[in-house]
Amino acid sequence: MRKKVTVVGGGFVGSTTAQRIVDLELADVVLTDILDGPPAGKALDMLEATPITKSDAKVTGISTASGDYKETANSDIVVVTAGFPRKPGMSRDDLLKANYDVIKVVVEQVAKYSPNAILIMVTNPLDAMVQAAYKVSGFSKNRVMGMAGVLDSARMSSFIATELNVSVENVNSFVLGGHGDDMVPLPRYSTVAGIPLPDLLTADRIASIVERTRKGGIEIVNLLKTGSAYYAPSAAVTEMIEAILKDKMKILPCAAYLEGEYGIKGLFAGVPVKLGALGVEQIIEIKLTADEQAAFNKSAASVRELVTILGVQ
Ligand code: 2OP
Repeated sequence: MRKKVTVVGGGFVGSTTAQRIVDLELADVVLTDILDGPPAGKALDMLEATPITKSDAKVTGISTASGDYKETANSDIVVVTAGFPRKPGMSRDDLLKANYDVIKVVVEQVAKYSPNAILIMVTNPLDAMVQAAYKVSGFSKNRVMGMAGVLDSARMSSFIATELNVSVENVNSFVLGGHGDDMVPLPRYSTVAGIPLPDLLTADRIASIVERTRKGGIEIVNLLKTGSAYYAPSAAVTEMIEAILKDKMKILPCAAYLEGEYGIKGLFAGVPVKLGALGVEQIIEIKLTADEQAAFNKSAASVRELVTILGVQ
C-alpha cells in the first residue's frame, strides 16, 4: 500500500509541498484547507499532471470548514502549513497567537484521525508552533518536529555557491537554533567539497552571508509584498518527508525536542537530527565554542519566551 501524507493548508507552501510529493511519487496526498473549492481544484489540477510527470501518486483536496478531518485518517505523515503568513514589517513572532489558535484545532483533529502519524510543523513562529503541537497532540517527541533548519541551510548554501561560483552540490551549510532572527549559522561546520568555509572566504564575506541567511525569510517577504516564501520551504519539507518515508537515516537540521542536549531542557530548537521511519531517530550533538553556545542559548531563550506566552512550556 502506498504511504499517505496529509498537507494541512492549501496556500502556496502547502500546495507546492503537495505537488513535490506527488511529482516524486513519495506518497498519496490529501491537501486540506478551510476554503471550500480551492483545495479540491488544486488537487485535481495536480492529478491531471500525473500522466505527464509519470507519477501514480493520488492526490485529493478537501475543505475542513465543517471541522471534518476524516479524509485525513491513517496518514503516515501530517504536514501543517496552515496559518497566517508574514506581511512586510512583521516578524515571525508577530504571528504567535493567531497561528496558535489555528494550529491547535488542526493538531487536535489530525492527531485524532492519525494517532500514529509523524507531525511536521511549518507554520510560524516555527519553534513555538512545534512545541504547541507536541503538547496538543500528546505524541512522543520523536514524532513531532519542525521544518526550518533545512530551509535556512539551503538558503545559506545557495548564497555560498553563488559567492564562490561553485555547484550547490558541493556546499553543505549548517544552521542551528530557532527559526528566527537569532538563528545560528555555523561557518566552521559549513563546507565546500569538504573544505571549511573559513578557509575559502574572508571573515567579512562570511559575516555578510550569515546576516543574509538570518534575514532570508524577510528578504523574500519584502520582494513578494504579499505572502512569504514557498519554493524553498516546500523543497525543504519534502526532503524531510522523503528521509522519513524511505527510512534514510539522513542527518538534517530540524526543530526537535531537547531534553538536555546542547544544555537545553524541555524545548524545541533547531539541531542536527537523524531522520528515519520513526521520525527523529537521534539528536546529533556537536561541540560548540563558547561564542556558538552563547548564540544558541540566546536563540533558545527567544523560543522559550514565546512558548511561555502560549503556556505550552
Ligand atoms: C521563511 O523563512 C516562511 O519562515 C519562512 O521564509
